[in-house]
Amino acid sequence: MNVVALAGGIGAARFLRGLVQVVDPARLTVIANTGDDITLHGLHVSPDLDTITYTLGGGIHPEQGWGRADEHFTVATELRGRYGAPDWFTLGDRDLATHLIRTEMLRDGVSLSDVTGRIADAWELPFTLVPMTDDPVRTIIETDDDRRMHFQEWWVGEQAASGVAGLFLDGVADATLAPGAATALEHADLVVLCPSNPVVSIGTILQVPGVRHRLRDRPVVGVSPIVGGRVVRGMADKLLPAVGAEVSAAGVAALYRGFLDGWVIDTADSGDAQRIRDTGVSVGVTDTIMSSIDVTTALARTAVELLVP
Ligand code: FO1
Repeated sequence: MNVVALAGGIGAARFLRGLVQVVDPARLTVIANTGDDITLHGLHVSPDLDTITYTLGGGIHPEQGWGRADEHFTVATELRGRYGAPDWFTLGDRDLATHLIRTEMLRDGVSLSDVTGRIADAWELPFTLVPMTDDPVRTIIETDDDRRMHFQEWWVGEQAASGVAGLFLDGVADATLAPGAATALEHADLVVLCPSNPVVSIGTILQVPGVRHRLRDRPVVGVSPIVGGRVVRGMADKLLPAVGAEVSAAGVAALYRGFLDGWVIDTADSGDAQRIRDTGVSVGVTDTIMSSIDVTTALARTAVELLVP
């Protein structure tokens, strides 16, 4: 069975640890969000690609969920202390190696897809990892105090302090779906939406021209990122209202109307199940808090078996 997973950062990376136990990783393609990508000190940083790579490759910082384990900050300290560089986004020394090699290859004309493949090979990932597009696209947040900023400036720099009046994906109209992503979606027997931010991770991938229509004729199952009517991680509770969505398992499912066939929700949200079923979507109810590899594997199995028994 060919499986495609649409993925953001931490939630997706943790979920993929279970998914690779349930499906054949050699026939799994993970399409990752690149709307969070940012250029810092001239280096191309791809947080979601790296979070997935480090997590599945065994090099992730375990508590933080992003960046490298056993990290050092010699370069960051020197940049700030000596040169007064901005300190709102920290690149650790080990992490910098990834950004250096990525930026060098991009400058040599290698596509982001091929760069990602080379980095994934170096980490011996058991599946194919591709960015959603090789083109530059950036999530821009419009705050309710009339400012516009890169997603990372709002999320990390300001800790999402301002309300969100709107957001858009700069460059998406001219972006082309990455070739590996297009081919994988065409041959997918199952598409899995990881429990990622529905607005700035999955929602971003869905905006790339050609993704939504490819999903319409495929079985698509998603895992809700909501537990007990609240966002498990991150600040999606500020982003969902900005796209007119309710902060609930049913509200996120509604964002995927038109192509969603199955939706796995947490037991704490079982009250939403009937409302979701009424829209023609199959519902699985289980423990979605990925507290151990066993729970995560069971969650992935529930998702896959909801559509492929
Ligand atoms: N998140 C932070 O809260 N502070 C940071 O300094 C920071 C640095 C960073 C560096 C590389 C990287 O891949 C991720 C990093 N993140 C940091 C996490 C990241 O920006 C966001 O959590 C994701 O983009 C959201 O998916």
